Amino acid sequence: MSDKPSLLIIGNSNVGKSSITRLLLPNPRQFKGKIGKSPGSTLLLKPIEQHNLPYRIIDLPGFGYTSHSSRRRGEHIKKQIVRHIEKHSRDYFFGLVVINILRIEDELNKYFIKEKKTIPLSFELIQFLSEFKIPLLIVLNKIDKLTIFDKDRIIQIFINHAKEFGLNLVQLNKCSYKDQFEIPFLEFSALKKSNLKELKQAIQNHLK
Ligand SMILES: Nc1nc2c(ncn2[C@@H]2O[C@H](COP(=O)(O)OP(=O)(O)O)[C@@H](O)[C@H]2O)c(=O)[nH]1
Ligand SMILES: [Mg+2]
Repeated sequence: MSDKPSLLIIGNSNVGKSSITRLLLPNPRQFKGKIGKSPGSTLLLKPIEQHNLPYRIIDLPGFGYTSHSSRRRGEHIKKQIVRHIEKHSRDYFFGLVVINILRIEDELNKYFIKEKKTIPLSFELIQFLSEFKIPLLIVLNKIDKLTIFDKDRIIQIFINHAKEFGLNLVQLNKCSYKDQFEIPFLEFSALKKSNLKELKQAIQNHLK
């Protein structure tokens, strides 16, 4: 174990966590994390450390589960995440909550519109991490797959629904940081490296 501060990268499988990790590493070729691989049933805590990287990266699955993983397994992973954050929240100087922008509408339809009583898992995850005072950035990944029109439309839906759960999501470059209840988000593409500079800058700002 090192004494470097930890960067949390958390999100459901296939949202692009490994791709983003690779973009942050000084030596991406040394990173063996398989891109596109589905996770096992236990929480795999394998901090990624590199000599020239002033922090370590810990990659965790989100609260969501996919159709090929059972609900029970999803609940099991969720419990492990909760236990881990309860124990280690202070090790994290910053957390990236990675969301596949293409999945947002489906998630909101499933959890919010059809069944008003449930909270979308992404919002639950953001709320949970906020309670532990981990500064967060919501990374809306895979924007390269959308037209500008659809991207802006989905982001607006996302912001509006978040508000109903008490989450005040603000675009990173408009975030004041004076208001501790604002949670910044950044539209991103790991494929096209869109906004990579902004992402790296945000991480740097929190390191200090
Ligand atoms: N089009 C597009 N594909 C992406 C992007 N980021 C990741 N992917 C692809 O999405 C799949 C899952 O990515 P990965 O980084 O393994 O996700 P993880 O499971 O969250 O670690 C891979 O096929 C990636 O190439 C992106 O910004 N745009
Ligand atoms: Mg991965």
